[in-house]
Amino acid sequence: MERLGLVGLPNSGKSSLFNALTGATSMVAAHPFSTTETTVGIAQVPDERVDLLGAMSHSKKLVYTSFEIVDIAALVKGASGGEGLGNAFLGSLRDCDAILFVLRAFADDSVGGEADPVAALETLELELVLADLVSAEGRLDRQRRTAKGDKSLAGEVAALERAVAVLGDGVPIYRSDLTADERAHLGSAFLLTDKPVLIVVNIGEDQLEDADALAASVSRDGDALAVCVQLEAEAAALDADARNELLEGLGLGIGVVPRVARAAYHLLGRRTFLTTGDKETRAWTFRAGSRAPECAGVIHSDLQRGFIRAEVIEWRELLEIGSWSKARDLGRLRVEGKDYVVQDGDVLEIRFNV
Ligand SMILES: Nc1nc2c(ncn2[C@@H]2O[C@H](COP(=O)(O)OP(=O)(O)O)[C@@H](O)[C@H]2O)c(=O)[nH]1
Ligand SMILES: [Mg+2]
Repeated sequence: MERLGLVGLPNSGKSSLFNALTGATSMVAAHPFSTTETTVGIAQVPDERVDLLGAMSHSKKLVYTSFEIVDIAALVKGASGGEGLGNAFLGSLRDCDAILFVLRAFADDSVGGEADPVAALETLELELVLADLVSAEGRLDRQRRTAKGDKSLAGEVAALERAVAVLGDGVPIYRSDLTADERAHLGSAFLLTDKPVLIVVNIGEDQLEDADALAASVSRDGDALAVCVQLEAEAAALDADARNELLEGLGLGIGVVPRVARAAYHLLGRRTFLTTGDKETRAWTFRAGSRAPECAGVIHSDLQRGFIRAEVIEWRELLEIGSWSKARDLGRLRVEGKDYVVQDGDVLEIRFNV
């Protein structure tokens, strides 16, 4: 399962966001620096396609996609130098597939720490860049020596040289102009800033009107969302009706948690196909660009091994028709073979033989 690591200064709202995304309520630390251990939870990705298809098929069970979310101990200045929890922190982050920065914009005198998202982002990025610079320089040294007897390493050495130059200028790899090819060569260096990044600006209830401007102040290419994390965390602890009432009363609609969950999911290059029947309607995760047999394998390895063909229909079209059997009778199910590239929102039935 994919892992998303929360990174932020103390009291930025990481644990509260963790709770909002996972629906847990018992783990928010009330004091600065009190989160000393890494907590891992599961965040479900809300998906109306599952709800609607499930209702259409009268499914007994609905299953959503999910990802792991890791609440890592707070990052402080000097972490890259191994200060405080620095090393442990950086270790937990290396295991994550993507980074979610939590930047505090809410003001509250009773909660220690600064409410300056732009400065916080600079501090956090600098710590990650410094840690990466040390890793990249170390690996460059080693690979340069090894490359003398192994010409196949020339590409990696060149990519590491570029990475060291970029990081030396204080620029994270995810915002650098390194090519996809160069980045592919950096894989074995496990650089922190080589991961995709999403930003959540944690705003107070009194800042809802400035939400877009606050998000824009730290966003480079639309990768930032403003979220009133505390409100969302409180809402997540309620049952569905009370939650909707609270959020709608504040003009927040379905809440931002689904947006964060979906953005994170897409950031990881993941897509969803669906299956539906009276037993269950289910969303399945696949990597963008996968073909039908690989997707069949997500359901069960037998389905990939014995793959014959897939019957496919886009979810909205199926919903309009009203049932799978009717879609078949009307000849609206497409028959696709091994080379079919599955699309987000496809509903599949796999024909197989083992
Ligand atoms: N006033 C206010 N307090 C918040 C908000 N978000 C989090 N907090 C409080 O800030 C403190 C630190 O939050 P926490 O999630 O533990 O931050 P962490 O250190 O980043 O994990 C807690 O007392 C939260 O209740 C917010 O939007 N507004
Ligand atoms: Mg915490």
